[in-house]
Amino acid sequence: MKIGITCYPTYGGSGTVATELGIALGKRGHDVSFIAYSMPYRFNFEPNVHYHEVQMLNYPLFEYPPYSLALAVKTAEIVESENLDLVHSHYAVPHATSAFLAKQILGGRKLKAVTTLHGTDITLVGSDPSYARITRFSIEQSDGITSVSEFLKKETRKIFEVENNIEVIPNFVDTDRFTRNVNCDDRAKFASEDEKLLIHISNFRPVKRISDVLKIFAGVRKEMPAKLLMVGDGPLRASAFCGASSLGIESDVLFMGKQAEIEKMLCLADLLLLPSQTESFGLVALEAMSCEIPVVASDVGGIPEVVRHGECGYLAPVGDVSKMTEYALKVLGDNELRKKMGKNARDYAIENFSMEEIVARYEAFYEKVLAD
Ligand code: GMT
Repeated sequence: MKIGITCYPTYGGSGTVATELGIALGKRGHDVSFIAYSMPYRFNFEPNVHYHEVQMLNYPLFEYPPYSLALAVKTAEIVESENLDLVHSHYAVPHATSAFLAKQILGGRKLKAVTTLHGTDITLVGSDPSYARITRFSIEQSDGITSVSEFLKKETRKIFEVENNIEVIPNFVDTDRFTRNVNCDDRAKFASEDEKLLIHISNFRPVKRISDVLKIFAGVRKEMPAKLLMVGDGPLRASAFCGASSLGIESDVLFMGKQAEIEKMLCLADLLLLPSQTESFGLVALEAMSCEIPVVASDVGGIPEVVRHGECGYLAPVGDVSKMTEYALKVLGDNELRKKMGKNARDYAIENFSMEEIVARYEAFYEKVLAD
């Protein structure tokens, strides 16, 4: 197949999934064209995978340059030049709308539009009154819709009342790359032998409840020697820095900024913290699980579909810092339990979210959409 993929190219789960999917499809012999405003951060060389940059004219009149329009034009152009069969939009806002516009521009040409719903495109951004009607319209106009969890499928039905079929195709992980392969020299750069190493990875937005991450770690730190790696960047990074100082844990919290190869950091850690307000899936939890890292997370959204409570880690209600601290101490204080949960987590990831199986499900979904 000849497939176009539009996504956010920056750090974030939807861009990660889109990029890994495109590269995997390329390896399976498909021609893949990424269309985005910059090169996706996990993009790497594959002979039949291409990247096309959306060019935008800026003009003093534009306080907000109309990216959706430039993306629609670029998509139409690439559909023609690469003879694409379908365009797969990751994150509905505004990619599904641009795909719809591209189809209109191309008139009678046969082109199928597939949209994958990732989370905040439904729960936070897409449902905001400023975008709700266009999001609903663009989802309805898609020839195929997938969502990354059962939770998100239900939310989409509830919020937008769309009648179209929504197929749940969960996110996936490359279990060969995300594997426990601890380099003791690297670990020693962050924590001494007697210290536990906790990790949090996110885009540092309010939905991630960064202050809960710090409070949980402060609770752990009271009971045992430990370090916390804070990986990623975003609007709350500066306040997280201050938060660590006011909790008196600043010397034990290491702010790492954005990291390209998070598997190398993940596999050094003993526990991942993900106390989010909501998560449609929680890709980073799956990546940690693949590296045999147990997870302490919020019992919310699609997280329970990924992290099995009591088997791969523990879940607690959103904001219940003391319960999450108790769970973190339980895992970190018992090496046997931590290792057992780590093994369960990897087994669960392999059984349910392996790259080969999920990419094959996308392929089958494309075939079905193209045949309709
Ligand atoms: O969290 C965000 O706002 C970013 C968004 C993204 O585009 O990366 O994350 C969403 O999509 C990921 C990939 O499918 C999911 O793993 C995240 O759970 C989801 N985030 C939320 O639902 C908050």
